Amino acid sequence: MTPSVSVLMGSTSDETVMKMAVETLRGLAVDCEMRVLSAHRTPEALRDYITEASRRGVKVFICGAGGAAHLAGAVAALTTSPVIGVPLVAPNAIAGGLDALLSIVQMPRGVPVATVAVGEAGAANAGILAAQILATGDDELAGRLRMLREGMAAKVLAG
Ligand code: RP5
Repeated sequence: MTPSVSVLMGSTSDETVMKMAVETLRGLAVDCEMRVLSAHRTPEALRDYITEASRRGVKVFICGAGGAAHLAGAVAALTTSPVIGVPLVAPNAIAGGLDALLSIVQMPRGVPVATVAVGEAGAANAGILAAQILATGDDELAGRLRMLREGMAAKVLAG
């Protein structure tokens, strides 16, 4: 069966953080696939993959990248499916990932990327947001998301 979500990243060096998105999706029983593809280093392979994944029925793309982080924007240019961008802290990052954040969030009008926080929290939230998008047409998934929220609230209240 085709996974509903594709988790992409610009480099293998992004994998540790982006696994948070994969683990979050798995925790919500959402199927996903993970690929390393770069807007700058493998533009043709990226285009081929997005075309093929869209044809297979992938519904949401999560894209993590650091530095001049153009992966999410490049993917958004190639599909009308929702794209979630995760800014990462590259080895040469400026201001703790502010470079990647601005690269991802400042999309031109008409080609949106839903941008989440920098790093691990952003990767986890990207997984939750992708699940929330899918849950608009899936009551069981919506129920699992409610349980996740209730679990978080119970933890806070337990002190
Ligand atoms: C970006 O450049 C990647 O997403 C990564 O965050 C950053 C550094 O990549 P490597 O030089 O570690 O491969 O494209």
